[in-house]
Amino acid sequence: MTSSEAVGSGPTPITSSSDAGRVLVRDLARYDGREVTLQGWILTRRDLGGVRFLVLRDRSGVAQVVLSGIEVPLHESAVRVTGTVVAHAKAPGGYEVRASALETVSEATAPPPVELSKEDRTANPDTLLAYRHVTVRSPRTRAVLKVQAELVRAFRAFLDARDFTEVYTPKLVSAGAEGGANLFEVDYYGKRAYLAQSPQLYKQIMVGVFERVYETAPVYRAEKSHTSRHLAEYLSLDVELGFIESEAEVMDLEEALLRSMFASVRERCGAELAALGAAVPALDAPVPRLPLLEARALVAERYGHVSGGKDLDPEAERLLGRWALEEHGSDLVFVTRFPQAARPFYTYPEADGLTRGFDLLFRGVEITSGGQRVHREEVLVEELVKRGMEPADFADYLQVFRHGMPPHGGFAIGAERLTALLLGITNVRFARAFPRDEQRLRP
Ligand code: AMO
Repeated sequence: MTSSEAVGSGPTPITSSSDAGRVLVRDLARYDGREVTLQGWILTRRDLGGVRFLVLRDRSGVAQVVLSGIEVPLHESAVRVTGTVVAHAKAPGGYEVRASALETVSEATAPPPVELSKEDRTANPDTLLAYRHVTVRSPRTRAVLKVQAELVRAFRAFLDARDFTEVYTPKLVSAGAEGGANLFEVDYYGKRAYLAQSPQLYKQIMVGVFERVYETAPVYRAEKSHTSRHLAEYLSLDVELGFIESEAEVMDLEEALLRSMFASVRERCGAELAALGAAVPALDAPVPRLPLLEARALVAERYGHVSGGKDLDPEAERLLGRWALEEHGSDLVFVTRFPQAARPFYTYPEADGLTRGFDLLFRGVEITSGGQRVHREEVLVEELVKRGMEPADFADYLQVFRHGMPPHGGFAIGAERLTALLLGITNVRFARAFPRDEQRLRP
């Protein structure tokens, strides 16, 4: 990103007291012609006939520093540079610093395993992940994680403004809410426990407290398939709200939420988007909503693809995404009315064998499941039994439905999928700082 603007383009935050006397890279223009002290890391160094050019990275961006006759330590050394700010059209941000002194704050004793400024062009993905503790500092990865942080911040801000309360539910649990074989088992004081696959049952219980809740927390799936969209640990952005009439309200809420999250990223992450060459969808048009059976028929008729399984397979999702864009100018499409066999036990069943469960596809990949939930105990027991699950394993959860649970519903967004699809990253691993999968437990 050597030619881009300062990395952080959001509102200028209050400078902390520890910054006293130090100027941030993004503020250089304000100090034109004056002497400043910068602190940061050496991203790149170049030598041109005795004159050294550094690109210095701090929390706000990158700046070019010119030094002559001054020794420069290895890449990623933490340094303090003092010098004069000079306008320079070709430098990032339009200014450079002509240094009079460089002090090494913490010297790098080894060079980074890959050249961080060229991560996207040169490095092998496995190497990048193997050395993630250092490669996570690259301008590219930093931009991805910054956008993700903004998405999550905007998620909270939107929901806070609508009277939602943030909740914190256990990640060590006695039973899996989502079914399937992807539960991680944990030895819990000699007893068997599991890592939570989702906060599903607890967020529903918390509707009885606050009516409207959300959670942003990691969840765990022992995924066996090695795909570009599955992690063993991912950040689940969960929402649940009470006193709804149907799942349509839940979809309305998610549509407005995503519009707001995308608008925040567009407004506050301009430099990151430019550096990544990413475009945020406009979302002017309403998001199309299509029942699953119609979606399958449409994909078969229009594109000749017959989706396998009770769900939509990834190719059918991709084609449906294409249809949404071609016919509705939308990067998003809701798939609704999933059959009971394709949904977890807590999904509100309809008499026709379908449900009030939905998925949301973004650019042809599922980023959300959601729906209206069952709020009657006897129906929940029936649905558990139908799926060969043991109601006794869910005894505490089931009891809550004896205590006045209103009709409710919600959804969960996979934060890494959302980030990756928004930024054009093809593997969800690169949308998490330290991804976990079958092959990776470190760094
Ligand atoms: P679901 O199991 O569909 O639904 O998960 C919701 C969303 O989480 C993301 N996701 C994943 N991301 C990365 N790696 C994985 N292994 C992975 N698995 C899922 C996807 C998916 O759409 N309790 C329900 C949600 C609800 O109804 O509120 C649930 O967990 O983006």
